[in-house]
Amino acid sequence: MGFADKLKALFRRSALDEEAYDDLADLLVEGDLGASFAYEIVEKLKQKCRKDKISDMDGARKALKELLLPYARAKSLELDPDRLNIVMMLGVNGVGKTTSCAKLAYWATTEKKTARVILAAADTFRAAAVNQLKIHGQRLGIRVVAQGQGADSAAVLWDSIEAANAEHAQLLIADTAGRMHTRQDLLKELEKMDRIISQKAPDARYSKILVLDATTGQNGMRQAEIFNGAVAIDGVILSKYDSTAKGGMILSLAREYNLSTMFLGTGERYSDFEPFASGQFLDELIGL
Ligand SMILES: Nc1nc2c(ncn2[C@@H]2O[C@H](COP(=O)(O)OP(=O)(O)OP(=O)(O)O)[C@@H](O)[C@H]2O)c(=O)[nH]1
Ligand SMILES: [Mg+2]
Repeated sequence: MGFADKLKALFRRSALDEEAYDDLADLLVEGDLGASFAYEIVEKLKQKCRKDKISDMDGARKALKELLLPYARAKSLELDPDRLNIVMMLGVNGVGKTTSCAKLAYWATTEKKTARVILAAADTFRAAAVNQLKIHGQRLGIRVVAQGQGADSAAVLWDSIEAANAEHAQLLIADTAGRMHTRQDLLKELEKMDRIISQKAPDARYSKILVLDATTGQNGMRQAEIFNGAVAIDGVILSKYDSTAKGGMILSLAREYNLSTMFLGTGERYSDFEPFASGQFLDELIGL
């Protein structure tokens, strides 16, 4: 039984007694809320049920949703149609950066009617990375700016901004390499990228998006700590949400690092990509 089903089953019990509260805390830990957060929420729920004289399970579930709502923080990616928007896709190895670049490009062209999108293959670390992005570009009919493997990623970014300026592009999405960075490495690399953007596209609207894999739990939290400590992250994409019913990481990210979620990746197709909606997310999480 998955996390959401277990939670639903718990709320089908006859009453929220001490045992049920304990089980709820265990379940929230399992759902990637992290132990201290889980116990804090359960304690608050106990108090709230006592104070508001809530004794039925439906009432308790609604109270739980109310307590979690401030942590289900959503942020939309605003695209200004009248200037260049630049998105830097960040994250460690294999989390879904390249796939998310392609999905974001698809979303922007289909949902946001962003006519001119460019993809930048700034992951020059792996040979296959450039090809992977080029294939997405071909399928989507979107231009990919690339150089060969081993090229300087900053040079690729430079080229891609030049192309974006020449074509009056509305959106430039840069794929980056997924090495596990130390804070120093990351800072240096991103400072270089920032410098190029402020030189070549000073009027652009620039966002840094961190991709986290929903299946990695506490590892994802650690990645968020490193990236968010190094640069100001504008928002998160939680990928592979289809592979796990546990979305608790989103709540922990808000609580620990004040991060908001922009999109959920929900599968392998381009259309498996949704702007994050707090209410719906919580309803699914706790089975309302
Ligand atoms: N089920 C599912 N799979 C996904 C999702 N997003 C990405 N993937 C898969 O995860 C794997 C890694 O995705 P990539 O986009 O290559 O990840 P990356 O971060 O670019 O990886 P590196 O470039 O190696 O650092 C691929 O097999 C993707 O198809 C998702 O939302 N759901
Ligand atoms: Mg990649």
